[in-house]
Amino acid sequence: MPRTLTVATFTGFLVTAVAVLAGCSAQPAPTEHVEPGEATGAGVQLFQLPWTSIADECEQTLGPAGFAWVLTSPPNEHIVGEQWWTSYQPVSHRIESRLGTREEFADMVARCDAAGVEIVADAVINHMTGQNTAGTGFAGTAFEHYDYPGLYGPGDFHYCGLAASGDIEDYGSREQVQDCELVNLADLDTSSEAVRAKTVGYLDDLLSLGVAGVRVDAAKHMAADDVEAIVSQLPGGTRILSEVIRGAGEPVQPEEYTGFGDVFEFTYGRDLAQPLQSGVWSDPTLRDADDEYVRAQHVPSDRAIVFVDNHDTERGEAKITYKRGDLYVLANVLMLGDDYGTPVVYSGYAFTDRDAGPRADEDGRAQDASCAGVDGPVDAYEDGERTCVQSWTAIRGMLAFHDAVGDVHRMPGVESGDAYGFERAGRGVVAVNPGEAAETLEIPTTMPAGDYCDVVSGGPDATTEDGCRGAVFIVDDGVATLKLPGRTAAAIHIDAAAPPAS
Ligand code: ARE
Ligand code: CA
Repeated sequence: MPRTLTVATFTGFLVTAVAVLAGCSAQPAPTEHVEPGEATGAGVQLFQLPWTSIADECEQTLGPAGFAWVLTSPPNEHIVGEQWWTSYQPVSHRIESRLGTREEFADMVARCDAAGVEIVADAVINHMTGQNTAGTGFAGTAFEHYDYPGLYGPGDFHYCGLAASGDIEDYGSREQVQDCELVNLADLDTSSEAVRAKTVGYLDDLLSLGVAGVRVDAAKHMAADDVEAIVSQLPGGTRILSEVIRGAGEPVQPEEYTGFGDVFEFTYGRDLAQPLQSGVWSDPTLRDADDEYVRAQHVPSDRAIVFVDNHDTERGEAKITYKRGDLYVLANVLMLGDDYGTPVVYSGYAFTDRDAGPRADEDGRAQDASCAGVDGPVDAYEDGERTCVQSWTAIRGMLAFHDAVGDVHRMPGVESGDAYGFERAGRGVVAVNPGEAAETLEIPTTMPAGDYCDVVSGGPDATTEDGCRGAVFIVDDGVATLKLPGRTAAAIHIDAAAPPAS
């Protein structure tokens, strides 16, 4: 059914647009029945990692480091195949996949919860499979392209009739984007009460197992009204993270999805990569505290989920991924040092073939993987080797920084050569040097004078009784002096002063 912009949505969009242009942080009024989840700390996306391994990670690394949440890959039954993306072709709502059983999923949620880490599950609710021939899913459920016995039948799909292929051919058409098929994936009629009820049943089931919320996969491909009609039936406080890739000139924009939850702000990672590659920090796409210019391209900070890369962009548009080693660390340091949005660190596995799935057993189950002993990027990865970004000393150190500075503002930046740094008002200072040559930055700060331990080189426990584990930097007379060798970063914060000299 073709859809037009409703008055309510359009008014919400205008309010947002005006607020953004005026540079104030006003937001579209939340709808009556949905309370967006509480703002949380930094998260980590553990791409295609089995539930048993995620539970171990929560206890060994994520809880202690202060990660607040994990984004998992989709837990639903999916088509059979070696490619990672089989996860995104649901066959049923059974929680039984190559990543683990329902019992393992529930156990993971409980163990992570006990470690202080929430689980956000990836929910694929826009479509079912893209298979033109009948098949059997990972958990044994028989299906056809438009028939999923006991769940959805031929009457539950859109069949847009707008393009010969039935696929989305023109992202400039709202109707095509939302009612046609994304790469041949059978498009659910999310305007139907029957479909909505089944979807709510699935999400309620995940919530009954203790998840804190869901990533709404392909949210752009469902009318915001449809997504809202579904999530408004979930308990208040459920975290909703909509995936709406910002595309220039496209009719469907992320702002439409901020009234009932957060959205992934794809512009942020794009902005971050530019100056790290060029060393040109005056580029207006990276904003300073008093530079409102780029906010016209970003959703309000408390609705934004930001990331350096994710499982799609590391295989696509992202210029800085694990393949760039030190530069990837710098990008993550900048993101975790920034004051905009809720950051999510990405952790996957090395690949040369974009389709290659995680290392798996003969029965197709993803193998458990441990990150024990990994403290930074390695020079040459083997295909399938996990990157373990959550374990890197610099990342864990920046998690501590993120917690220590809280929500204080980021102050205008300072440049020297290719290097750039800024203060988080009175609580911390962070700097990166993507160039080859060493640089010294003198960054104004209201932090108390003294010696501080660098958490990028020293990690979260940079301060010891005897001194600093990593570099030491001095704050004196309202200035932090940070000497940075090429391709390094540094960060000091108020809770990591160097011990007094004995
Ligand atoms: C696979 C095969 C296809 C085949 C299909 C059906 O690759 O050739 O036709 O199966 O058999 C993932 C993979 C796909 C995979 C799919 C299903 O990436 O390759 O297809 O799973 O198994 C758009 C969407 C956005 C989406 C990206 C990938 O807007 O929502 O495309 N991202 C999510 C997930 C993906 C996942 C899906 C959705 C599907 O994160 O991992 O796909 O569940 C511009 C636009 C964007 C657009 C982008 C790419 O930037 O602005 O909106 O993103 O182009 O087209
Ligand atoms: Ca759709």
